[in-house]
Amino acid sequence: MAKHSEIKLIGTPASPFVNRVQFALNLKSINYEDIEENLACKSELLLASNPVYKKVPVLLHADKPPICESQIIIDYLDEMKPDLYQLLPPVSLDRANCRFWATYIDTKFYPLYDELRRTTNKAGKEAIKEQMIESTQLLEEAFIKSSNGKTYFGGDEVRYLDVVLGCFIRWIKYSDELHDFNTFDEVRIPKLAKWAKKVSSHEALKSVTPGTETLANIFGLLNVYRPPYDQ
Ligand SMILES: N[C@@H](CCC(=O)N[C@@H](CS)C(=O)NCC(=O)O)C(=O)O
Repeated sequence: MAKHSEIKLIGTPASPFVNRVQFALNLKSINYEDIEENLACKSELLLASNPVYKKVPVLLHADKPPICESQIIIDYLDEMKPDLYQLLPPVSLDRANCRFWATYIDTKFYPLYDELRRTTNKAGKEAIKEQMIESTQLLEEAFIKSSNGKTYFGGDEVRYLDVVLGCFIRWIKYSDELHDFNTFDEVRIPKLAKWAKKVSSHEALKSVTPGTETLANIFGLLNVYRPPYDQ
């Protein structure tokens, strides 16, 4: 990415939340500089920029105060550059709906994958998979309403919810392989399954999605803290 840009992104390629912001920046064709963070030994810059959560991503825009939290960063970019590929819809009610589902995705849906990884017994894992099935059915219904028969949540083009959920697809598929599960099952949730295929091949996301090796390293590190399976 461009050097000496007025926009800098503190992050790591191995974070879906960072990938989310990169996806949005790419869609908007905004030049930015990646500042790679080592989460195992956090930099002074990160600690000073995000003293509350101490997490990536953090967006630095020229000499303005840092902006933290991926959804907030995307909202900021959309307000700052509305003429460059608008992500949120123009109608307030539609915007409210996007934010509702974005919050659901981050607070209810995606955390199930962390829970699945952390849960050590087979029955517990099966119970979480059931919750995943229910959750994706809700997302399928949300997709049907939001897409209006078109390709993306945003209709003909990738928009806000496509970015918010799309950044997780690669991670979800990797988790599915490890846990013998198929989140985007074509029979159970045909529309969302088709959507996932389409978004994953979008150039703005493909170019920031981590490869299998990076994912394997991250999952390996996370699993260091996981007790052995209790089958
Ligand atoms: N809600 C945050 C989540 C960000 C997040 O969880 N970042 C992780 C990397 S994927 C992180 O920085 N973890 C470091 C830590 O927890 O200490 C967002 O949307 O930006």
